Amino acid sequence: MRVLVINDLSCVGKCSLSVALPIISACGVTCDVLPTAILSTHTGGFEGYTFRDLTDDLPEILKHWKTLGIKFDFIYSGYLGSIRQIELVSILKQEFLAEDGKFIVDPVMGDDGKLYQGFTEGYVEKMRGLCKEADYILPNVTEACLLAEHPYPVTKENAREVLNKLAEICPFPIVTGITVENDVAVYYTKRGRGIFSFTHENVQGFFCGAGDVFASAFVGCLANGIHEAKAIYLASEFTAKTIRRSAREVDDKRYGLSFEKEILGFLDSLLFS
Ligand code: PXL
Repeated sequence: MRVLVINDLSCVGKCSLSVALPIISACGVTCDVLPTAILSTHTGGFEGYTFRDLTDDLPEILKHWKTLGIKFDFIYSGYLGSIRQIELVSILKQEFLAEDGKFIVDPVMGDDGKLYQGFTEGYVEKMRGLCKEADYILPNVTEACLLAEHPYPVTKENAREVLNKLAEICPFPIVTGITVENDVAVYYTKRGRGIFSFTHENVQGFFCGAGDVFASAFVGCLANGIHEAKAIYLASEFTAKTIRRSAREVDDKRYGLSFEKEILGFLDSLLFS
């Protein structure tokens, strides 16, 4: 089983590849990587970070992979550094996804109702196009509103409307981080046939990389043949546990989630569920 993760490498501040690699590998499957950019830290709350865009390297990497004849059972894309990278991911999916393979897009673009630094309206439009090619999309509330062209935020009351709009873009949207009273929920639908959710107690404070922990665990479950609804449940349980642990252990939330010590429990639930 081969999973390809397309994401940036933020050297400090656990997110993207530094989260996906350990979690997906721990699930017992090959995790190949395509780094989209190298940053000294992620962009969420750090000042003066470096950013090396790797767009120009990608065509050469793909050319080499073509000579190897490799195919991926899962392709999971996250933070893409430029509009050109979105186009390259689309080509990559067409050429390298195995016949029965699945394409998972985390449309990383923003949080808290705002686009991340460096992202534009044109980028949102292009990302909507990539989501149309995906089997699953995993937007947070901000990204769901941007994709569905719906006013921020997603709530318990309007979740059905937003999810149905998203289902017109991709058959299986999974929206994370919806605040429901004192809880936080993940809502999903398959082709708009019913709206389902899992809820956890909300922990104060925003952790960069929480979406990456969720998405990586979800992909790790799918790669183990776990049914999608169960995969969402296990990934949200795992993410909630890492958030609760981090609230106790991590002083500066920019440095990311303390997910490492929760991996064993997650694997236990994955293997013996
Ligand atoms: O986890 C989302 C993310 C990924 N990659 C980079 C980021 C962020 C969020 O800020 O800055 C570089």
